[in-house]
Amino acid sequence: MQRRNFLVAAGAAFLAGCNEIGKSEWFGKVVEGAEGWHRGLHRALGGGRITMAPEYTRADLSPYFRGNGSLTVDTEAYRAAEGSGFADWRLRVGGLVNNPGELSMQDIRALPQRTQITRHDCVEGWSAIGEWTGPQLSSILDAAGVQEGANFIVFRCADDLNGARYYESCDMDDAFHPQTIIAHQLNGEALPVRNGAPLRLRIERQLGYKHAKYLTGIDVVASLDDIERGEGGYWEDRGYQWYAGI
Ligand SMILES: Nc1nc2c(c(=O)[nH]1)N[C@H]1C(S)=C(S)[C@@H](COP(=O)(O)O)O[C@H]1N2
Ligand SMILES: [Mo]
Repeated sequence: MQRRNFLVAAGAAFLAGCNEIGKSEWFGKVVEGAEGWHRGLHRALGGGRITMAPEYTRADLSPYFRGNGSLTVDTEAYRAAEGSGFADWRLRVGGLVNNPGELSMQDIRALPQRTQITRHDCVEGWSAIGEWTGPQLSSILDAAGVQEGANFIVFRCADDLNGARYYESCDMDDAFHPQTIIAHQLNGEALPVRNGAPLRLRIERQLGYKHAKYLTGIDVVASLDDIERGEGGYWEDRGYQWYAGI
């Protein structure tokens, strides 16, 4: 298995932001500077090569980034959230972490941000290039303090597709990859509803269905066996590959 170095030092940003209005309690608590097991592990193994997905320029942007799969979340709660500009949306972080809790949208925006212009490839046979902005998942995981024995990240979504809750998962290599971000912007603007507002995963070395939209939570787990049908994602449970490398 390829080992990857990663580049995140979230501690300073957490220190800078913790007393501002809108920051959640969790955001303040992680100032202690959690040193997760995986962070130490990745550091110890540092120097490995990272394979990066290609990045493009603004000239390459698709004029319209279509939506696919769920185009909204058909619940009262989501419509209410949309009505208030998703100001009160929370991303729950749980499972095998030292600091379980919730990030507010302000928390998400206060973390160091990454912007990347990438091509999205859907198995249904279309592609689109978009510019995505958000914190690296690694900075959230570092703040949460990943515990020993963690092997996967599970991404929880708000929407049901054909009567079942959408979800996704990845391994620690992709979780700590620099291009794995929790995006809150597309092309410099708040994420449109059709593209997963207010938060969606970008996991750029894999196919479209891995890029979970309408994120409500992240769980750090040892095994995927007991989650839904045990294959690690909505489409995986219906026969798609779990590792959807491009
Ligand atoms: N929550 C959720 N995430 C999802 C889906 C979905 O239906 N629900 N569809 C997936 C598929 S198949 C693709 S191709 C992309 C589409 O992203 P887009 O709507 O921004 O084009 O989202 C993925 N993530
Ligand atoms: Mo897709």
